[in-house]
Amino acid sequence: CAAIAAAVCAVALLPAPAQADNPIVQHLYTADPAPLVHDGRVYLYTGHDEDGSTWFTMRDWRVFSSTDMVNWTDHGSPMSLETFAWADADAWAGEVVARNGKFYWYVPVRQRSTGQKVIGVGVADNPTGPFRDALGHPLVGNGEIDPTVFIDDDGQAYLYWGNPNLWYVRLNADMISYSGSPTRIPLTTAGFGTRTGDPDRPTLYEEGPWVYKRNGTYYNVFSARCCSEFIAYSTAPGPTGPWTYRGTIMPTQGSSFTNHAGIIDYAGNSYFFYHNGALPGGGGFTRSVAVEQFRYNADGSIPTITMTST
Ligand code: FUB
Repeated sequence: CAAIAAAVCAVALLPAPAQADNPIVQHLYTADPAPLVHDGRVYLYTGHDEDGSTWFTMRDWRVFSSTDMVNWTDHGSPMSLETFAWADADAWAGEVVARNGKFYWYVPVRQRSTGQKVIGVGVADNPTGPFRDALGHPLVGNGEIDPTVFIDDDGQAYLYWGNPNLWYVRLNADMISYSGSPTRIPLTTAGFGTRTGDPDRPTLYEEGPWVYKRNGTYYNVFSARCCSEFIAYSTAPGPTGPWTYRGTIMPTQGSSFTNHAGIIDYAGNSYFFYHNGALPGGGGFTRSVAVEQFRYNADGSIPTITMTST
């Protein structure tokens, strides 16, 4: 017995494995991952499902960071509904981008005066905040959610968002105003796949766009087909399309009924962030963010990626 106890003790003292545990965050329910690489560090922005939630009860956002994709530092909550005096609920899925020496966090929230979903912008001087309301009012609002922001090589920034539609607008260099009107991206089955059984929504596009460019190709990774969502993607030769549907990336959602993706390249590897309901007590409203390393295929396509926790 003493020998067994000594062996168990020795195992317990071994260094941590080189692979991060999934879910990444184990002390909170987190959702809607939005990774950002800045100055050699990965910042992970997430939503926060409240304990015991039976709907999307989300009142703040959280930030974590890592330099090795294994050990994550919790930077707390540098932005919440209280940041936006005109918002009263639904701190849902957003994304942060760095520009002008500042960090802009685009988020969907519910506007108190109208009860409508709109997009607000937080701004901070460093990636862990604190973030303040950049405008004092929504940037744009049409009842739709899930902004993603992308700055092209020519400096033009684009904001995309939407459920049930998919919209984009060109942001000005100040990142808190835009030119022209929001434009609806045509949701064709060639562009976004075919959904069966819902004549109102003929394509797979549901929500959660994540737009980026890699080797000259524009990628739009999105949450597909409520309400056992999976992650799929489309590509285009330019930031406004035309989009071509490329297939499924992650076919499952674990014990959540949503999934939501963010992708980065970091230190020579590619990483796919997603969420599921893998923590104890987890489910569709108590989700947890996880990550998988992957390799693009030689033609730039994205392989099928499997959850290592569900
Ligand atoms: O987290 C609230 C909502 O659930 C997000 O806005 C959607 O993308 C889905 O994940």
